[in-house]
Amino acid sequence: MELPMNAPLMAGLRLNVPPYVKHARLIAWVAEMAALTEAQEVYWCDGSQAEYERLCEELVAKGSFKKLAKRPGSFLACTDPSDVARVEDRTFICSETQEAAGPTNNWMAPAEMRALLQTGQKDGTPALFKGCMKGRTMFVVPFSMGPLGSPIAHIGVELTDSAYVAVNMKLMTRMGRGALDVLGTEGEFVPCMHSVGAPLEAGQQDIAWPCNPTTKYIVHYPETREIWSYGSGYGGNALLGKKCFALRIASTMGREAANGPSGGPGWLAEHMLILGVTGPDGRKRHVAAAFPSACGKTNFAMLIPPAGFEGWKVSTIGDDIAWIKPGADGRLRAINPEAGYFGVAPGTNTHTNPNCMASLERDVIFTNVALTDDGDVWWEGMSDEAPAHLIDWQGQDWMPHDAKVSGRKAAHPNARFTVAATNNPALDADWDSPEGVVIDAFIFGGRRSTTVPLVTQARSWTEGVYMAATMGSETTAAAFGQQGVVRRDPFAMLPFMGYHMGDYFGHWLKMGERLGSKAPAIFCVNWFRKGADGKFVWPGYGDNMRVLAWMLARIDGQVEGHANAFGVSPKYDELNWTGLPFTHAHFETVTHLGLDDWKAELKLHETLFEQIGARLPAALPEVKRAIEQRLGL
Ligand code: SAT
Ligand code: MN
Repeated sequence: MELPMNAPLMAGLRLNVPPYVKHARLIAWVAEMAALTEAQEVYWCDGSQAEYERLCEELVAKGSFKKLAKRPGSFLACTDPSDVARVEDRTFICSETQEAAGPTNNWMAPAEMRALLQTGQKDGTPALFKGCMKGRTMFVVPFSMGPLGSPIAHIGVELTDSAYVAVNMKLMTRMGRGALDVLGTEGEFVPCMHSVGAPLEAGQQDIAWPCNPTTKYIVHYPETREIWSYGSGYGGNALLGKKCFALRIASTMGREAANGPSGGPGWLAEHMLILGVTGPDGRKRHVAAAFPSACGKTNFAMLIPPAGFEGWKVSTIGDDIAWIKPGADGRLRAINPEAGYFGVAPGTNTHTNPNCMASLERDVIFTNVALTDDGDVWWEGMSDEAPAHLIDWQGQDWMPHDAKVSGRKAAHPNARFTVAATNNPALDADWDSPEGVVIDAFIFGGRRSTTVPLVTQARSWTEGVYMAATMGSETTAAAFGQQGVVRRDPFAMLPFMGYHMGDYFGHWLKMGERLGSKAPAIFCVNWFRKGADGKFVWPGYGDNMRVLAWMLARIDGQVEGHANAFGVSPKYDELNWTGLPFTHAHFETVTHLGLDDWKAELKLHETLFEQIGARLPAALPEVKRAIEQRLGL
């Protein structure tokens, strides 16, 4: 094949392909994208520390980063107010048919979307990506989701005009030459095209956070496994290895593998943390837990057991995403496809998550937190008292008085830190293991101030799939839009599904059939129930160890719990209460099943099932009928 290689491409543009890049298809794609976007320059990231430091310094020089005097190797970025969270209403699954994307996804026909993004529209409106990188460098960011060379891992290449994205990808993934080595000359990769959508005309001054305040598209073509993201530089919108690849595209890959000629079981791409938990007897188990965004996955994954749990230890494999596949022994094995954490800063402190605070001492990129006068960061909940003066995330002076008068926050509620997993003192020894860890239990948890009990075990895989499928959660600042509204968030995957939700439930049910007696136990939790005073009743954080230990005791057959309409929940005396004044009355508040609450809840399950329609597996309404019968409805 004729390759443009380092020949002048257009108006002096060179592709600058490093000699170690031998993948013809990759080079041809980079050339095509450079031509489309009219990037001023192409730069191939090698993933080295020197490169990371150089790009960070360049971001400082441009005013995009502030170097933090108090935290070695750390920086603060503050975004445009239009660009602070995932944009779910701008996220599209462009499968060939709308039916394939299902009723829970935004859909547009691929041809229509390609006209809008790539080729230009019939009426002459130019494509959004046409010339969108004028005046900017296009970074070629090769990355591996999963340990390099792992049989569960996959490679992606992101082309981006954001240096912020390039340095975040260095912390969040195995980025650079290592990924290209795995790719070799013909390896498969997921092309991830990203632009902030803010071309610079000749002589135009850049701004600290370029983005497109009015036009954003986060687009997935599941059949061709492509990602196209335009207009945002923030988090899951822009770090395309994360939600776009590791969840939306990977979920379709995992299910296709189950339908393919191999007749294999396929695999699961889930919005789950993975933790290891070792008991005083030295036995270690692994748990994968799904919670919606900003519901405490990072805190749970880094949990420090409280007094009364001497000899127990929790270690982190991952805090956001799990790729899970049956191993040769028929048991499920999970890897964390990521290599870093993009966690919520507000609320994180030395009580709620000491391991996280220790992880954040150095080599961190903070986004949208507040800046202290002595060059440190602060966010709501970091300390009881705020510093006397701060610069808030929008660059304004902020004093504690402002919070009292107007409620103005110093840090954005979805402010984040990006940090390499290797900074975490609780990092599991197997976190980078190519074959992954064996999963003993799944946990599903929403944020519910009412109705859903502290913990319930499913009596069967099918009942567990029902719990996960019907999960509801109050919305958080992690996504643009109204907050605190209960919505159904099946498997905590509502914003991250790459195909029809009904088929996804079916994939889980089939996986359970294949696993048989080797299937992990399934639990449903709710840390967020509130009392009559509107305050959380359950202390959460480290005290979640009490619930985790009960789950392991259930798996070991050491506690019997008591059966209720929904599943099996603990008796008061089955939890270790050492050091926690939590009365029977408190326990009742977080565990009781209110008949009226459940009548209303089951109606919401029904509405979800109606929305999913004909592709809903019949087993799920059967579970619902059984719950209704047990409740005497
Ligand atoms: O912005 S992210 O999508 O990475 C965070 C989240 O919503 O989980
Ligand atoms: Mn997440």
